[in-house]
Amino acid sequence: MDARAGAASGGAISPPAAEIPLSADIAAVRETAVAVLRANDLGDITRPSPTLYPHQWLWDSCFIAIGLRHLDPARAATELLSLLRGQWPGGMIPHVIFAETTDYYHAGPQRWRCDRVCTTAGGVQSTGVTQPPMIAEAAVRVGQAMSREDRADFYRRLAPGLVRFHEWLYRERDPDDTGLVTLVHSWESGMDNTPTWMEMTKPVAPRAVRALRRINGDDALDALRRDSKEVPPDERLTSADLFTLYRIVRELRRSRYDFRTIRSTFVPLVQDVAFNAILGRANEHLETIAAEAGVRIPRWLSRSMRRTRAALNELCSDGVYYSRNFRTGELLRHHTIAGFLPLYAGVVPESQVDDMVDTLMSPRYWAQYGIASVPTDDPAFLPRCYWQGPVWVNMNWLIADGLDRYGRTEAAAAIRRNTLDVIVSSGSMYEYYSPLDGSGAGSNRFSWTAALLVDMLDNGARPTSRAQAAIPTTRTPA
Ligand code: 2M8
Repeated sequence: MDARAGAASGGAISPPAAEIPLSADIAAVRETAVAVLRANDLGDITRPSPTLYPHQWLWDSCFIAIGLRHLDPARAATELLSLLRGQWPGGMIPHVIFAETTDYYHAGPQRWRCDRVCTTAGGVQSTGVTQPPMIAEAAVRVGQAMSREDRADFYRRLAPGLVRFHEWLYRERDPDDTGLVTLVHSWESGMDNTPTWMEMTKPVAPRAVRALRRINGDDALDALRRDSKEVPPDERLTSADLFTLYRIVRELRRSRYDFRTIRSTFVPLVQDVAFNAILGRANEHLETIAAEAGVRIPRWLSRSMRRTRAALNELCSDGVYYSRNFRTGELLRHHTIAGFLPLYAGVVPESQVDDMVDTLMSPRYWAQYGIASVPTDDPAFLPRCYWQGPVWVNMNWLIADGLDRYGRTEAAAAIRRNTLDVIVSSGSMYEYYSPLDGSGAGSNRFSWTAALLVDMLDNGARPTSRAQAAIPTTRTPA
């Protein structure tokens, strides 16, 4: 199904490119992506990967829907509407909605025990924190692929819950009216172990972890963890960091996930730049969706939404955007991929855009393959370790979208071409890729990589012929 069926809504999204036929090889890679999406399809939801992530994740489902709209817009809409099953009475949409499966996940329902705090709209189990609010963006993209009537129906079903979610974000997480929402766990950022989040997390390690580390007991810690059985541990968070994240969950649980209570605990609180940039853009889309669905946005919410755009620029110092420590008001001065998302929000002053593009395209972020999640010359940089260096397809997609809106279409096209090159030459839908040699890591059947590959191809982007020549002959996912 073509994304051009139905009138476009949501204004500023770049129009799909003219139809460019796919070569047989590229068509086969697209088929691999479609097969991954089908295999991860659990009916109304899609899991991020078959083994590592067997439930529904908030922002994963949004990226997945953006790809699914090309295959089946109704199914893409269901992916987003199913997120509302997990909505909390106060409006939060949780970061994970647990599927009915016995498959192991290291931070499953027993770690959160949210059913003791509230009942979700659909009576499903969930975590007690949220994730980047990509729903409005995904909904507008899906809406573009629908007939006017289908879109109106979809928006009518989605809009009330979506407005309540944005209300919750501001009411609960920005009680001081700063315009920026505050995150209470690195899992809310989606970028679990960037140096920014690790700076905030490490000081609150459990006492036992600190003691073991003092006697070089890292092996003992490694033996206790269960999430790294399928992927090499050095490609994930360290065990010490993971146990610290579990400790924070425990404290959130004790605080009944209530921000006013959490504030008075040791839990690190961060005004995350990427999350707030995504929120800034989502707010614009929310206005479109609500208007079309005839749902009113309360005046106080409109005011808060406007404030976010201005507040994002408080996070900029010498042309670089950072997250901010909510408790101290200090900028967390780490250079990471998160700092480029203000481009996606469209809040970067025109005079700064070219410098940001130059930085993105420099060897620091674009050694061989871009864009590295942490600069390659940063002491924390590890090319295959999760959010500490690897290239992530969703980040490239967001930044390319922002650059298009600034009219930097060549840079945007280069990012998409390079992203397709990396995926296509690996032959599999990896979770993330090394910026140094393009090798894939994490899951090799990762849904958002597959979905965004379909989206980029179907919108006319193409890999270079060099990458096409490198397509491996066997493409069966391991
Ligand atoms: C990763 O995060 C989860 C926790 O939410 C984990 O490490 O277990 C992150 O990459 C996150 O951005 C992503 O949404 C999730 C599922 O793909 O995995």
